Amino acid sequence: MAVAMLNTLDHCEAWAEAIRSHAPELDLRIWPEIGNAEEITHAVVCHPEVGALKQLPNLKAMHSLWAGIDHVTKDPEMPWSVPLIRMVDHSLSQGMKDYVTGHVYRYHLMMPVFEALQAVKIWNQSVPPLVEERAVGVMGIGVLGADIAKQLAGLGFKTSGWARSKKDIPGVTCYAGSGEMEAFLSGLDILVLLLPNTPETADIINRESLAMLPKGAAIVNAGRGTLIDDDALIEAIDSGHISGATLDVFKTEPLPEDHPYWTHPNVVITPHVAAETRISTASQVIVKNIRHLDGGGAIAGIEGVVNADAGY
Ligand code: NDP
Ligand code: OXD
Repeated sequence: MAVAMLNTLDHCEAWAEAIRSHAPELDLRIWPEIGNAEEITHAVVCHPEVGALKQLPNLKAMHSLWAGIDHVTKDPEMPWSVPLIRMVDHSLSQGMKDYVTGHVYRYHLMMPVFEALQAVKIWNQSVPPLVEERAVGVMGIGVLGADIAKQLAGLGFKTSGWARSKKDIPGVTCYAGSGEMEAFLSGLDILVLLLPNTPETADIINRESLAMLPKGAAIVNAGRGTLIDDDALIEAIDSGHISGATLDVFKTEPLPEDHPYWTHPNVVITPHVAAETRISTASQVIVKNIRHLDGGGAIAGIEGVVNADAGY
């Protein structure tokens, strides 16, 4: 029994060192030096080489270093019959809460308005509303989104959330499915996107859904770039229907130099840093999950097992 690291992107040596430090008993091998592929029972994955996973015939599980799994599922030969576990980790959740809360407050406190006024030296005492008068909606209320919705509700915002299935989150008005999308969007001042990249969520923010938002609404996208029809968003901002957007994720990353987002005055760009998987804590999650499975524990006892039918 051995564990293979198939990590072409993310500080592979540092991850291996951290995993070894928490679990010296593991026979950890780094792709492509994995020896006999039949001995590999766990794959720790971050942007694995296309076609690599299917060469491991005895996998019990694939452990993603990221919460999103599109960096694994983009491999058309990825073995869907093997459980794929996405990263669920306190540090990831805390980082995302910090990011989203900060950027929601920026819009709530009307900072883009005051920054524009400062640029032309205008003293205009427009007063922001109180939090209880500000409606914030989180699209995607899974592990990260639900945590954020709870935090925003705790801070006093009028908070709502939208998912595939109906949720019951104290203090949060929950909507579900395409039938309730308009009811959800039509009441918002600030929309936070935390959906995964799936065929169903592709360009979910498009001309039609943007039109459902009230005039002046702002958008914070920390989910995936695939969620937004970029032309439609730029059009909506230019027309004044959407007041601004904070974007952490993009269809192409790094964002190409000639992309209009870079220079748009009402767009704030962060380079996919909303929530980083921290090696110190996430390596312990991986070790815990491997030990659970190797000790005979059921896959159902692990948080973050991907639903292969839903694709996230
Ligand atoms: P989860 O799988 O826990 O949550 C996903 C949520 O999206 C669920 O509420 C799910 O609904 C909902 N959803 C999925 N498909 C649809 C659909 N078609 N219609 C409506 N709702 C849908 O994921 P996490 O919360 O852990 O992570 C969310 C995403 O955040 C990741 O997939 C990743 O893309 C992104 N991310 C970005 C980071 C960054 O640094 N920018 C860092 C980490 C993650 P239901 O609850 O009903 O299943
Ligand atoms: C993730 C990410 O999915 O960092 O974890 O985007």
